[in-house]
Amino acid sequence: MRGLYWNKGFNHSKHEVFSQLCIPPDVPFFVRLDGRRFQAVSETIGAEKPFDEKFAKCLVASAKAMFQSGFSPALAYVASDEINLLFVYAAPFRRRVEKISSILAGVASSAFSLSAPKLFEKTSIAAFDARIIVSSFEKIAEYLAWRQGDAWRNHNNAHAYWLLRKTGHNPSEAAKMLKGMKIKDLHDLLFRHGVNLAQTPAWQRRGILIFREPYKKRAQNRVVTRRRIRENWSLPLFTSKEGKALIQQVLEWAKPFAEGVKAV
Ligand SMILES: Nc1nc2c(ncn2[C@@H]2O[C@H](COP(=O)(O)OP(=O)(O)OP(=O)(O)O)[C@@H](O)[C@H]2O)c(=O)[nH]1
Ligand SMILES: [Mg+2]
Repeated sequence: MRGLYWNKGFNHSKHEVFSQLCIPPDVPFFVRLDGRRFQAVSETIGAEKPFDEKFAKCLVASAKAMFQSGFSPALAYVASDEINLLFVYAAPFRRRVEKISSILAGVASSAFSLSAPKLFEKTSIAAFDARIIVSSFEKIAEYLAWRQGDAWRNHNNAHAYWLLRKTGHNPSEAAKMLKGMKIKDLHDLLFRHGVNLAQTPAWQRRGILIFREPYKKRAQNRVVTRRRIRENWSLPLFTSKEGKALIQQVLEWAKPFAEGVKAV
C-alpha cells in the first residue's frame, strides 16, 4: 500500500505537465474572465434585473484590481459578468498559462467578493473562470467588437426575458418564446412595453472600458507624466470610426513608459 503512494525515486515536479505551458513570445493576448453561476450570484446579492449599475460597478472594481495588483493590461473590457484583459507590451509570469489564468481568476474573484458587500446588503462567494485567447495586433479591435456584439445580443435577450417574466410567463415559457423570436419582433415587443433597446444606458448595450490615461503633473521643478486609471461607461461601437480610434488611442497610451512617466 505504502509503495503506491510513496515512491522515493518518483519526481513529482516532472509530473507538473502543464506548468511550463507558455503563450508564445511577443504576441498580444486576451484573458477572458467569466463569472461562475453569476445568475445565482446576482440573485443572492439582490441585483436588479436585467441590469444593475451596482453589479457593473463590482465588475469594474474587479477589472481595476488587475491594474492595482501589479499587472499591466493595456485595457480591460467589461460586459455583463465578463472581464476581458488585453496584454500587449507587458505580460505577467513570463507568459505561463497556468499562473496567468489561476492568479488573474483569483484576483477577480476576491475583488468581486470584497466589492459586493460595499454596494449590496448581502454577500456571496464569487468565482471567475479564465481562458486565454492568443491574438495579434491586427485582431485586437476585431476581438473587442466580437465581445461587444455578444454584449448587445445578451442585453436584448435579458431585457426581453425579464419583460416576459414580469408579464406572467414562467422561466421555461419565457426562454422558449425568446428562442423562436426574430430580432425585429423582440424590439417591437419591448417597444410596446416602453423599452427602447437603442436608448438603454450605453454601458448596458456596449460595455465598459478601463484603461490608463497619461496626464501631466508638476514635481518639484519639472513636469512629469503620470498615468491614472480611467473608466469609460459611454462607449462607441468598436466597429465605428470613433470606436477604432479610441482603441488605437488606448493602445498608444499603454506603450511602455518613457523616462519620467510613471503609473499611479
Ligand atoms: N440581475 C443581474 N444579473 C446580471 C447582471 N449582469 C450579469 N448578470 C447575470 O450574469 C449572467 C451572465 O451570463 P452567463 O455567464 O451565461 O451565466 P452564469 O450564470 O454566470 O453561468 P456560467 O458562466 O456558465 O457559470 C446573466 O445571465 C445574468 O443572470 C446585472 O446587472 N444584473
Ligand atoms: Mg458567467
